[in-house]
Amino acid sequence: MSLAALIFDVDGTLAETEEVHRAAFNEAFRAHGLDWAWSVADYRKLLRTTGGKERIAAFQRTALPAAHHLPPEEIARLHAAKTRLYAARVDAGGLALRPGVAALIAAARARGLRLAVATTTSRPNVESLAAAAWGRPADAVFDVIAAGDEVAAKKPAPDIYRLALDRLGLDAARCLAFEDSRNGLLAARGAGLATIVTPSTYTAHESFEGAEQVLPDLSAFRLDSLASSP
Ligand code: XBP
Ligand code: MG
Repeated sequence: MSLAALIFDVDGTLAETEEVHRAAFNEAFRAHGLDWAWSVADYRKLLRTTGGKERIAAFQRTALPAAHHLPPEEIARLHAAKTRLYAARVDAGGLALRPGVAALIAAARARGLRLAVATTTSRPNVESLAAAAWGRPADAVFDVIAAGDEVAAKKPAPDIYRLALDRLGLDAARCLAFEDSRNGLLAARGAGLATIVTPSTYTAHESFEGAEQVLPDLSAFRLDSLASSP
């Protein structure tokens, strides 16, 4: 069966976003009068929980006495502030695409492949990155975007990839996923997708068993390397 679409994760795959996320979380905590500060080592552990609101809730459960826990509506407000602070950092030039990403997306377009996003990150973060990297709205770069709270169960659950496939109207066998993390690989594989992994700074230590290929970055990826390429 011939390849019809590429489906991309965002955080860690299109760009090394996580240090910008971490800075935005810490800035939001300060702005809300919270004395929380996530170090790189803290964040590496916290990234096991995908999704910013879910990550804050996991942090509370593991690091704070119950009396100091924020209720879900406060977490949502805090996270909305974090999303605005993340956008400000990206707008100010805080991010670039990883090597090979722009060229692969252009090459896929030239071949008539469709392009999709399947991400845990909130939709506004996809827009910020698309504006910074391509100077265009995300839906001018990608045909389908499945993001954030559009599914109840975030990665490693396969739901966000199933949603992207559903919107593409394609079987998993005709698509290829691109991921940087074990949680993302599990999600893509759970939806039946062959997956190329380019580990990122925060995921380099993880196991990528089950990946089709593991590459340092996408400049090393060739669409022709796939048996099923068009
Ligand atoms: C990325 C994430 C996201 C970002 C923050 O996982 O877990 O939560 O860290 O985004 P993946 P939000 O790359 O596997 O999709 O704060 O908008 O949730
Ligand atoms: Mg990722």
